[in-house]
Amino acid sequence: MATILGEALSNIPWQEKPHGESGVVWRYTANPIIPRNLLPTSNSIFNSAVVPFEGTFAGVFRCDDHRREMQLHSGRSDDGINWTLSPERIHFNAEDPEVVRWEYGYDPRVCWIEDRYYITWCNGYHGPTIGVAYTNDFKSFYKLENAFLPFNRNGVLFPRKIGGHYAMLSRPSDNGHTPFGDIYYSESPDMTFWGKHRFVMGTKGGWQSTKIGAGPIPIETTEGWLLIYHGVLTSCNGFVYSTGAALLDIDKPWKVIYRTAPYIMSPQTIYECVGDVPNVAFPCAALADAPTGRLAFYYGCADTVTGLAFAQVDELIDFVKRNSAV
Ligand code: BMA
Repeated sequence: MATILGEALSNIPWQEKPHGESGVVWRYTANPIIPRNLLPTSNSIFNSAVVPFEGTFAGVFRCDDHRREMQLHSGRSDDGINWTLSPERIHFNAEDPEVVRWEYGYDPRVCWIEDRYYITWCNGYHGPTIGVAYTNDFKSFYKLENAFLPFNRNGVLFPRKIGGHYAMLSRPSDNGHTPFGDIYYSESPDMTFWGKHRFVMGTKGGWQSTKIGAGPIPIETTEGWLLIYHGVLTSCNGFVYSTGAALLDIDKPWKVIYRTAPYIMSPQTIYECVGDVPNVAFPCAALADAPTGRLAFYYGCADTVTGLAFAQVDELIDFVKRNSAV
């Protein structure tokens, strides 16, 4: 049976799979957990990242404000469901003013590696690229160099070094509502210089035919790295963002072992189908409890609110293997 190689998280937010649910992923019944106006200044709060923190939970949240500017705010929660966000956006510290020059930030991911929490996000620097920063307390944030030149999005770190190097997935792209995009792997000796780029996977049919991008931090399992990712279909009425899963080789994560042909979740509820950008289910974070195999995903809904969904790791990995088309 596939298991998570990681820590226990006994207070992981959790609801049992409802009777009659046929999917491998099920939604929290009181979704959305974060309304669009949790902050008085926010137009929408979505595509956000949470992690376990000192027995509770902390995170970095995408809050688009009433000017419709994309900002990052820190947040805290005792239970992973009820959140308090800082009213002030994160102001990053760095010695070089060029490094903290702020245009916009969106779609953050948070990853604990060794001794600190790293944040990656889509950072405006003459076009979208991957911002990298770290924090220890979710109060002070220190920005490092952008990982890549523009244009890039969906920078997602691995939670440990691989082959002695930091490792990141990303999605090189262009400046607009990118009509293309594949996932690549890059490594770094120091979190500053990134190279040895490898192709991981590209678009496929149906729900993932336009572009794809890594979602939450990959989860280490006995079967490989479990990668939850989003895929986009272009319908006659615009983009549709769904969620799929893949298993990547533990030592060479650019090698895809299995990958779902069907989605594991697609926008189907009213809060996923109706909002500022309809038909978006966009996962950016996962909590995992190794002893029970429980997974809790945080995902942006219709670019407006934040939802929570659950899966059981052995069932999900079994689904990925049985429904794979690499
Ligand atoms: C992508 C990003 C995401 C967003 C999605 C759907 O390009 O901007 O933040 O959720 O489009 O609008």
